[in-house]
Amino acid sequence: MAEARRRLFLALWPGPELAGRLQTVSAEAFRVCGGRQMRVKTLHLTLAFLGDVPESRIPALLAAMSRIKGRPFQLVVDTLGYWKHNRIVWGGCRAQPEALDQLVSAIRQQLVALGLPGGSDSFSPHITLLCKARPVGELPAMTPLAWPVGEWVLMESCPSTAGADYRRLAAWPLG
Ligand code: 2AM
Repeated sequence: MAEARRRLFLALWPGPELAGRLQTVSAEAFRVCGGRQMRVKTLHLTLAFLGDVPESRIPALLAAMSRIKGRPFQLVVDTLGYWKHNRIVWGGCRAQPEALDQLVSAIRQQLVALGLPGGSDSFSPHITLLCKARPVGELPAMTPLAWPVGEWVLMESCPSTAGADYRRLAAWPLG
């Protein structure tokens, strides 16, 4: 029998207060872009998408991730964007902290060393707010939102009637 696989990704997950503010921004963007708003509890910033990983590889993945020593940093979510190719509206940061780049490089090096996918994709940090969007005007300006980042997480994406539910499998502190 084929080994069970789990659909995994590594991410930064906002706390409930920030997620609520992002949802307000998402509602404002929805007025201009339509589409479908991501549910508040699913808002996140993906660091690396691993796809379907055999269960037997998960202990090695956890061990490798726990060896990474990242530094805490602050993101400022201050801009909205639209990607035509996948029709998503996202929140992003004009300034990308060096500590974020270092964390992502360290994660990717480990993924490559483990022979897992996700180590060589390009990294465009963004928080997907709307999908299936089609802007009919300028995206609204947004009030900058500060996001002090103190941990990163391993998440499992589980298919559901709402699209996908996300389950937190592990978290690692920064600093
Ligand atoms: P995004 O929506 O922020 O772009 C879990 O599926 C997350 O992994 C998605 O929310 C998506 O983040 C990201 N992801 C990156 N590449 C993906 C892919 N090929 N298939 C599905 N999700 C992907």
